[in-house]
Amino acid sequence: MATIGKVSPEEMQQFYENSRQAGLTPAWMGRGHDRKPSVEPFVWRWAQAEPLILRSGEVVTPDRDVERRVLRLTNPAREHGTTHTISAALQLLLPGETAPAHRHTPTAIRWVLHGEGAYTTVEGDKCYMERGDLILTPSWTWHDHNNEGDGPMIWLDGLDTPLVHNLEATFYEAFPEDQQPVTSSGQSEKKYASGALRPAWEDYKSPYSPLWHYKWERTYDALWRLAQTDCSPFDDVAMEFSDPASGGPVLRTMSCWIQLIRPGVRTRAHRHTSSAVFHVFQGEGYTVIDGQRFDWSTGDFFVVPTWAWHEFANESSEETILFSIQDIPVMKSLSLYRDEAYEENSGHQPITSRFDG
Ligand code: GTQ
Ligand code: FE2
Repeated sequence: MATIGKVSPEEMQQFYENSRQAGLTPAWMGRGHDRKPSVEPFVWRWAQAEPLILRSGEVVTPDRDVERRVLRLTNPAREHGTTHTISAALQLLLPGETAPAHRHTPTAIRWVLHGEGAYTTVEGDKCYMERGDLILTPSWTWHDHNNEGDGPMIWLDGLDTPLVHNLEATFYEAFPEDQQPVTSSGQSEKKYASGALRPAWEDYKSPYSPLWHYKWERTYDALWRLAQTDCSPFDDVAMEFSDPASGGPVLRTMSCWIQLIRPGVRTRAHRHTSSAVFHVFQGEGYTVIDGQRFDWSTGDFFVVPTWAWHEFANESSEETILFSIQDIPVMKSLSLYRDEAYEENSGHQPITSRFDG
């Protein structure tokens, strides 16, 4: 403070006023104020969400007005977004319904929670949804959802809309018909899901993964195999869904993970400059985030903010499986990714409070 005010208070005031009028802000003002966090850790309970998402089926139809029957997981610290980069939402599609075809620059992923007999068409390729499937609709790809089954279909949407909106790069286009023409069924899966083996004649160049349908059966198999041999001290048996063409994340802005927390495991805490939205696919446990314990069980969703210490625990005797959407690729591609291990107390935070939302 001693260096501020080399002139009289009146002259200082005059300087501030002149600066303000010129649209210039002295950078030494307004420092040291506590900034409100823009993302809070939080848990959304399936027991609360399920009746509401089912009820949404009785109150709206996904026509061209409504477009998508979606309930967003809005972070309590925000107006929009589950984190500052990711927006997660629950979507319901009833038998016989179509969520009309469109495309947009925000990228989306679908993580299938419940039901069968519905499909998403991505760029003409029909992808039938089953529980545990991951389906990608990368930036500017045509997509529509259709339910040919006889029960409700529920999935989790993950979009990079908060990021794309902030970059002012949101564009949207409706397809002239409700459904785009179907040109193949499961083609992306058949051609590219074999991982280490790929079509020999193709030189695949695209900003996103040529594989956009990851079937649960293959995912679980990979997880089970890794569990036989290795794990991460921070995330236990964690696998990133990868783009078979690049070996990197499935999308430029979002990475998807599937994670097994084995019975009895408590991971070590760490923090990093990426945020994540989790779905408890199976099992129960808790996450300690900045000293606060967040308990969760099958179907719940939770969020881990940027640079928050976090560790996972599964005290049950059953497998716990977590799916997550992370903004790691954004941070890494901008060289802003950093992480840090919690060194004290064998890597475990003292638990100082418990979330009871
Ligand atoms: O299913 O196409 O949750 O366009 C938000 C925007 C889902 C979708 C959302 C979308 C979609
Ligand atoms: Fe969409």
